[in-house]
Amino acid sequence: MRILLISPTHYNADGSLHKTTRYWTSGLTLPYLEALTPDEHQVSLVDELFYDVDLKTDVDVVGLTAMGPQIKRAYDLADQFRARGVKVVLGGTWVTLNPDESLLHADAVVAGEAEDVWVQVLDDLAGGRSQGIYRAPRRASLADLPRVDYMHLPLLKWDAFKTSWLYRMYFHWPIVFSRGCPHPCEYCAVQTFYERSFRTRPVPEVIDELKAIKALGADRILFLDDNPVANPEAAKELFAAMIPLKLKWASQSTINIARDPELLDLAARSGCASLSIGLESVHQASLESIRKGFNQAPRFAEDLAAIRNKGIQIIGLLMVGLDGDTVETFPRSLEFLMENKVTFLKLFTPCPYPGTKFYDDMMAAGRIEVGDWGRYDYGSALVRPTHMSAEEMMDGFKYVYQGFYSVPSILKRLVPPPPGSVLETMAYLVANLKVNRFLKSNEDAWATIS
Ligand code: B12
Ligand code: SF4
Repeated sequence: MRILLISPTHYNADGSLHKTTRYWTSGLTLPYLEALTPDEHQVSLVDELFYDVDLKTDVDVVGLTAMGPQIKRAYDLADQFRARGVKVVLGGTWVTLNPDESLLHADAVVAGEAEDVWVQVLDDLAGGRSQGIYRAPRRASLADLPRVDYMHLPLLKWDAFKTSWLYRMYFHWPIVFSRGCPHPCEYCAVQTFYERSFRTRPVPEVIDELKAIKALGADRILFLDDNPVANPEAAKELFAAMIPLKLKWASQSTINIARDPELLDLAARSGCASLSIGLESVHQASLESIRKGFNQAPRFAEDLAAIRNKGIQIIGLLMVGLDGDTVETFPRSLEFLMENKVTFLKLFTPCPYPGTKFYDDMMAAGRIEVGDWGRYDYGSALVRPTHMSAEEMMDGFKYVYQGFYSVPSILKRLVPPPPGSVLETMAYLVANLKVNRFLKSNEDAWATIS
């Protein structure tokens, strides 16, 4: 069969499609599904963030993944392909947590990981059948995963990579070390999808893959993991084995990395340049309200200093409008971020992803204000806050973003740079100034800064 795998984009507020021509990394979902597909099929990939989807293309099966607000576009594309008689399969985090709704737009839905069901789905569709919802029977082993073809990364600009040192510094090659997370944060689609499980790949296989990426001329890596240090011993084994490769890498991580000196030291020595850390709130009460008490706000300053002292830049992720927050929280948060020299910031209004405990609780309390999935981004008033109005929450969201990315704040946060990271800091200076400009010219698009 001819199979087209699509990662859709999301709709802008005016109904147009969000597009860009350059991006600093690429997801692995499509090339990985391609690698799982038996050779008898012809597979093509399109990421709608860069490229247009040809609705008239001659294919037998369309496979769609979706993240957050992209789900609305995914459903629309699915409906349009099905109207032409093309079979459609939906999969991914959102779809897994909402399989019944997804099946209204698809011939087959993959709930969970694809490894153990994808071949069956394709066989059934080739035979003119479908079982509807295909639930992964178990969590797949992460040993001997099929290798993705890195030349098929949907958002990689290979020509630019070959010719421009700037692009080589900018583009981060994606790789996966682990899947899942054992923590209970109630808003989190990842722990819900993986049911708080956590697995790592065998370290030698990850090292082989990193060597293959390096052989292409790359030295900048992005771990797509949500919490690669959840098993500190496994992470230490990986970081120690990475030291001779002399790569630079970035990842998400919990703040727990700061509390294990050996782990932090190995991360730094293996080339860790920046970590995206879900701080979520400077209020312990707010952290408790979403079951993220392990973060321990009173320790943040000490923890962030430990990370920074190792030459690692901190990308702070912060939620605004949580149940322990008041309007006083906004200036306090901004002051905290500046004092602790956080390099880059992503803000999130609480987003009740359907399927999570947070969604169920907010639904039961009658606090969900928006039912349009296309607005389930990170900067909309989706949930009614407790100690402020929705308008005050959105004003606070803007206040913190504007204050953080103001020129005086940028200088205060980035000077002096963390030890040994002048070049990285210069790159982040440019990134900060770009956000400063973006905030001025794209007032309605702050919700999807990523
Ligand atoms: C890389 C990534 C991105 C990248 C790249 C995206 C791209 N276009 O290439 C960037 C940074 C751009 C990004 C952006 C966003 N992302 Co994102 N992203 C990820 C991340 C870290 C990894 C995805 C990945 O490649 N995984 C590796 C592959 C192999 O695994 P996988 O995708 O899970 O696929 C497996 C199964 O899920 C399944 N599967 C998945 N899709 C499909 C489809 C079919 C047809 C089938 C059969 C099976 C299947 O099979 C695979 C093998 O088992 C995930 C976190 C995570 N742990 O997954 C978040 C994640 C998917 N993103 C998320 C979100 C919300 C977003 C944003 C909407 C955030 C925002 N700013 O608003 C934006 C989207 C903006 C846009 N229009 O693009 C959420 C989705 C939550 C939800 N309930 O939907 C996640 C889970 C992060 C989180 N912590 O909540 N993201
Ligand atoms: S630590 Fe991060 S990935 Fe883990 S459950 Fe909490 S939010 Fe999700």
